[in-house]
Amino acid sequence: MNLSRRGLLVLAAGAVLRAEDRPKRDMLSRSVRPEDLEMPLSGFSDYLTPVEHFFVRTHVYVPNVNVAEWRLRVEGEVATPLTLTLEDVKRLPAVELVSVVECAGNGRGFYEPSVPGLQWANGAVANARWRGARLSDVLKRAGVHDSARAILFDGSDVPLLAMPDFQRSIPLKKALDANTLLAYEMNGEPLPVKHGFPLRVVAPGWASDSWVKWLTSIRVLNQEHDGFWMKSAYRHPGKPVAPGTAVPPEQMQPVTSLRVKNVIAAPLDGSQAALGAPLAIRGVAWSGDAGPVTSVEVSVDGGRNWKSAALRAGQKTQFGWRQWEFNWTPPQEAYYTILARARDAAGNTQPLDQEWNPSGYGWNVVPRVGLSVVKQVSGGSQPEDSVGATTPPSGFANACHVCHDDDVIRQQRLNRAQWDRELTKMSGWGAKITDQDRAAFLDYLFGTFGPRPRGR
Ligand code: HEC
Ligand SMILES: Nc1nc2c(c(=O)[nH]1)N[C@H]1C(S)=C(S)[C@@H](COP(=O)(O)O)O[C@H]1N2
Ligand SMILES: [Mo]
Repeated sequence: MNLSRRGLLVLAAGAVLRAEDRPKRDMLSRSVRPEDLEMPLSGFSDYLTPVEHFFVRTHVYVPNVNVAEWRLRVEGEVATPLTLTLEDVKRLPAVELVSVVECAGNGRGFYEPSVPGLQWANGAVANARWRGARLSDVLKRAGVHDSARAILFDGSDVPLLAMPDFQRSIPLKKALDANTLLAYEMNGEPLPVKHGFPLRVVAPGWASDSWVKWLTSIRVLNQEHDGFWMKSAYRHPGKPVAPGTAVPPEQMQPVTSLRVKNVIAAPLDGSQAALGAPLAIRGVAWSGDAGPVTSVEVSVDGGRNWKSAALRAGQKTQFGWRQWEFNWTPPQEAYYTILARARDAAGNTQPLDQEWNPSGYGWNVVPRVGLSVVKQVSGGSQPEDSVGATTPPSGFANACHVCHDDDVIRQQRLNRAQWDRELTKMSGWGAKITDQDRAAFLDYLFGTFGPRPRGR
């Protein structure tokens, strides 16, 4: 731990009053406030993700935490309710493990037709070394009743207006797993502010909606929690459904384990390479409960032929990602389609096509990059997306900017019914939209941020 590098303010007593994270670098911004930042592709070149490149996902604004006043409460179906200080948590046996943390919605931006939500590409994911106490040790101290079925987590972030509080429960079995931690360190430093300082849940192998940050409350329940973020959000049909179809809520299940997946970090899609020069195709691969990844295969001819990539030695942990590399010298001037697919310890592999679901969770399609091999490499440019030139109707800015900027809105590509549902959701959360304004908002949103033309 390097205090001065992190700019921590330290009390005479040695307690950290307030921490400031090292600033983020080169992130892809998905929302300025609340802050949602995606790791750039270059982040896949690191084994452990430094805080500068660590993706940020916040449903509301980052809370200010004064650790001197901070307490963790453990209550509900327990023999002895507890109130713990950070020092109490640190006195429990410390466990260290490497795990990927990945947002359930990572890759959502690739689904067709488009679904509402932050339009993440590949980088709502990171890999880190976590250190903390076992959740099971805390639960043992409190004495969990036989009636216990689920553990509910709440952090100190405060909902905006009428929004439901971000609270998540996990089943008792996952809570008692020896790898489920209450972490106070990430990559050998105190947990950064944006990543949950002073304490967060680490649920290795599971999507990070269960990794509650700024943890202040653990409640032992006799059933799954029934709040919005369990019953409406973070649910998946458990199978692919026809693209664009609605699924009745009772047929949806909570998002849990991550699925086997990999990302090609180099070369970049649409780039050029010089004929005759050896090329390193590389990336990282991970899985969830069925980890670790046991192999990665690469095709340089659009999936006709596959060959094994080399996995970096010393990275075979159940929950961390593994770096892979495939060395190849392109034989001739041509356009190559490069694919990579990973396999995990349970033999699961990746689909070639999207498995559409209404909220766009769990994207793990075999990644593909196009590469032009040429005699002389020239500077190229990528076409940029430019939709959204129309002027918003009066009252629109007032109604929406209370809580967030336009960026969250502009990245969506939704049909009229989907936009209508978004307006209903935002009204429910406290957005003031009059009946007259509503029709104008809907016309504007659908007209400006409607579905992408097919084939894009
Ligand atoms: C009460 C505060 C609030 C107001 C007012 C508000 N929003 Fe939101 N909205 C949010 C929050 C918070 C999120 C992000 C939720 C998340 O990250 O899960 C969001 C997300 C969104 C999204 C992304 C998709 C989704 O559902 O997460 C869209 C689109 C959106 N808002 C549209 C609007 C529009 C249009 C208005 C104005 C008519 C509006 N919002 C007004 C709080 C608000
Ligand atoms: N208290 C709290 N915990 C939270 C969230 C949140 O909004 N509030 N977002 C969750 C989601 S959806 C994700 S993807 C991860 C993101 O973790 P990170 O910002 O450290 O990358 O935090 C999870 N924990
Ligand atoms: Mo997430």
